Amino acid sequence: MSKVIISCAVTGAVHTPSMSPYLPCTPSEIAAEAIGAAEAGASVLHLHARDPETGKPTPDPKVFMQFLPRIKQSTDAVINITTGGSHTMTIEERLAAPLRASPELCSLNMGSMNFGLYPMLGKYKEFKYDWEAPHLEASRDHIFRNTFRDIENILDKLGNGHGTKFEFECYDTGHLYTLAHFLDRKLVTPPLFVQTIFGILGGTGADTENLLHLKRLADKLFGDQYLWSVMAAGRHQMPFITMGAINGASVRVGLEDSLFVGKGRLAKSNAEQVRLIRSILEPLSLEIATPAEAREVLALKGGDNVAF
Ligand code: KMH
Ligand code: ZN
Repeated sequence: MSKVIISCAVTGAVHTPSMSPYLPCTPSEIAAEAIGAAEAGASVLHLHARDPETGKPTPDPKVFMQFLPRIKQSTDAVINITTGGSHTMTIEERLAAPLRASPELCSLNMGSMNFGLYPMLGKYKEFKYDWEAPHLEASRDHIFRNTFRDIENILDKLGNGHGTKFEFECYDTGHLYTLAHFLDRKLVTPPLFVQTIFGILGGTGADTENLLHLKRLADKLFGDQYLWSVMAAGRHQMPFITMGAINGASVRVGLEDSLFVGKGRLAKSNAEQVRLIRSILEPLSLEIATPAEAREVLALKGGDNVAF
């Protein structure tokens, strides 16, 4: 079995600052958390930015540029910038930072969908910032837009224009078929890094049957032309990615996907989640990939040509 690539999604746009004091929000917090995760064994760092004053997700390339160079100088990990951004951003805003930074890897979401964050409103009594509750509420009526043309544009601008490869975010079976469609059209190049995502309200649920079904389907559609990774939201994170790894997957952890390391126990850092998954996988004789090994398996060029 090949080595497990640990991706760490450091902050994201799903959670809000009132949910955890450990959610990194400022550029220095994001940099420190990313570096800590890499030192703990993450070889891919999936990154969003937040407004340094309020912690609200921001697409501003200037904010990204306050932490990207620091991370690059301090780690050899693959830097993966979101193109999904947040549900309040336009596609143009979502692409601004990746186009400026020209990274090795970017996320690419494989379909338009509902993306419900509003159930979290019921779990928190008070919010520190004015934007938090409306942000969660807005997800009730929002479509996370990723049309075929949007995907074509991202593949063209970042893939052809910058040589960027992609973490293909697939939340359901249809997204795998969409990726296969782009493979047929030769608009994407193997090896495909397929991130199967479970437990987002609007995508497929975190049920074992779904994990195995998506794996079987990806095997059928992509054969040996893909590298499978698993992420699961909230309380499903650790059990589900463990099941994935036992079945041959790489894994994604991070405070973007879950704020916890156990029932009622907030993760004090992203590194804590990286260490936890290592402590589960290594006794099972699953080896963890280094950044160099991740680059080799994903056919990445190395970080020398990035614009930061
Ligand atoms: N928050 C994840 C469920 C992206 O950044 O492109 C999805 C995500 C999207 O990571
Ligand atoms: Zn993300």
